[in-house]
Amino acid sequence: MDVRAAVAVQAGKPLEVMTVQLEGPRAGEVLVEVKATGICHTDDFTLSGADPEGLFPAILGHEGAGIVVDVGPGVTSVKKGDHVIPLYTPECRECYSCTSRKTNLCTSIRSTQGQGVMPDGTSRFSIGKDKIHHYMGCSTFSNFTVLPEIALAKVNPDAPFDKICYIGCGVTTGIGAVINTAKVEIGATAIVFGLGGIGLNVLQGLRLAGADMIIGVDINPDRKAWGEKFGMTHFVNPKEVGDDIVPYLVNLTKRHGDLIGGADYTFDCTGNADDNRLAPAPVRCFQRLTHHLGVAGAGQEISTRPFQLVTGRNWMGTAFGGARGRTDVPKIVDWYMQGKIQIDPMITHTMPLEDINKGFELMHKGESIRGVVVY
Ligand code: NAD
Ligand code: 022
Ligand code: ZN
Repeated sequence: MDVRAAVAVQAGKPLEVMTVQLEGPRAGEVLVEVKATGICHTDDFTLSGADPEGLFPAILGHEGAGIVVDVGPGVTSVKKGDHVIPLYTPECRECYSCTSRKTNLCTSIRSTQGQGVMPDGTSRFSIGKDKIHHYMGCSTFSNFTVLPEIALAKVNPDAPFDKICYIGCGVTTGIGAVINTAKVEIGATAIVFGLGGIGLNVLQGLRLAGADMIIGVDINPDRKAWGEKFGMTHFVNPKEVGDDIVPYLVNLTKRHGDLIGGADYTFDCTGNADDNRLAPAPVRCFQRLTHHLGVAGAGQEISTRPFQLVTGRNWMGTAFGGARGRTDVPKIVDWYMQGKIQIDPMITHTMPLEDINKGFELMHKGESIRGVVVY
């Protein structure tokens, strides 16, 4: 069938909106009509050419929501008409990783997903005779896409596509880091570095978890007002505090006349590898620390002094907020419908597919929290 897609033709070039061909679903696969998709930093990272795994031409996009229009043989967990969110971290519930319960990173289709093809090794997208790669198993920058059944979360059909698409990446990553990975408890003190599309969701995750003191740190002063909307209790701008940011934060987190302060948890959502070394420092000894590793450029490294870890701190990474997609994503959609979490104010821009490159520009300039394409 003919579909409308924004194609990443070549690294470093804008996306080209065009008609391409999409084959129907094979065994275990599902055809989805994409109704909305968010634009995330990782799409831009891949488009720029900096992603060592990046393939061209490809149909990018991994933060979508839509409706099942057809299913291939053997598909049982979704049917025509179901509302779904594509999952770049699938959940097969059968592989060693899924059954171990120790990780959310399902490994059943990881290799083919990284090669830009379906689990049978072929692509469903093409232009004439030339194949186009899938991206992160999702390719939501197309009004129709094909996914493996295990990469679809079935969600509440009353939920609006243009908001819940954000649950496909940013919302789940931020809230999940707090709930699933750090397992923050009521009364905790936390520091969030970087109040962008991920950090703001960490803030609302902390509010949901019942944290007492929620400190936001950002070099952009405009982010103070943003943080306050999502539960932040204190704002710190490193540009105002200067080199003494760590002692400043340690002091700020003192409780009940303590001599030495420190947060119970910190979350690094800056996506800036150079500044990562700061993150463990203001954490209390013997406490946990979650580190959100952004998809930094190839070859980048992060480091800290051994002292930081010898004193009992943990430095952790989290992917997709530690969420098991088919199990956890429908719950987050319900939390949104119940008013437990907010999404609407973070969707700062919506646009038709034709204007998708404008969405990338808004992200570059830091003007948007989330730009969403509505089909
Ligand atoms: P964003 O650009 O919207 O926000 C980043 C924020 O950090 C900005 O507000 C910026 O002003 C601030 N910042 C930058 N350097 C800083 C510094 N030194 N000190 C304080 N603040 C600083 O980005 P985002 O959409 O929120 O994404 C953040 C990172 O998370 C990206 O690297 C992204 O790739 C990553 N990410 C990871 C996962 C995962 O599963 N681990 C999922 C989604 C996104
Ligand atoms: C999404 N991300 C960042 C912004 N939006 C993001 C990117 C990558 C991962 C998670 C979130 C990620 C962490 C760990 C892995 N990935 C798997 C690593 C491995 O198994 O080797 C990851 C995922 C998908 C893809 C690449 C890396 C892909 O489909 N190409 C989940
Ligand atoms: Zn993303």
